[in-house]
Amino acid sequence: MKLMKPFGKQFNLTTGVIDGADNHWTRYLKEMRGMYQDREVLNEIMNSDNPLIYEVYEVSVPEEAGQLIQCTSIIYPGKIGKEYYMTKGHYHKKKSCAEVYLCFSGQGYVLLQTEDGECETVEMKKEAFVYVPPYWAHRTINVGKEPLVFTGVYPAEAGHNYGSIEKVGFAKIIVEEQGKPVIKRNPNFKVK
Ligand code: S6P
Ligand code: ZN
Repeated sequence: MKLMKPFGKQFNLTTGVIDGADNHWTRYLKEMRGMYQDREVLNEIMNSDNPLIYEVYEVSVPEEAGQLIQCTSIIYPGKIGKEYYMTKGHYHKKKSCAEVYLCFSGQGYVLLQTEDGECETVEMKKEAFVYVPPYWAHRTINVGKEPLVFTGVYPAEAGHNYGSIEKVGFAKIIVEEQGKPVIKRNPNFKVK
């Protein structure tokens, strides 16, 4: 059997950039416009701008059982109306795959949801370690004034399923009220 060679990478704890990352992708508002609640503000912003919401750097390894993918995510500070910038959110295609996040800087939450609509939030801040158990969809939200930077490690065979959670949406949203993040019921959540 031909074994893979060990390797190391450098990454920047403040910017989240991984030197020599194999994959890098960016997510602009246009690609997730259906996910924010305030349609009026959204359309207003989209008329003149298409802001960068977040980006991801990833070290790729063969997508097979036993391998682990490491990546960093950088969510920029900002809001669409009262709702903070966030990731699209996904289940792992292979739902039994868990994931761990370690936060380097910024302030935020991971919003997690099961297929039964059970919804949980876990705080993200410098040095927070968050466990995303198997079968939970997960979205990360930046509620601070600085970029929210974290690394994630997950099984390379996990894959991403964006469609299922996009169809029903998350049961909770995080909005700014009187200068503070508040976790609220999503008025557009479609209960099964
Ligand atoms: C991958 C992991 C993260 C997200 C990233 C962007 O399993 O959970 O790297 O991919 O935070 O979020 P999303 O929902 O657009 O993939
Ligand atoms: Zn994930």
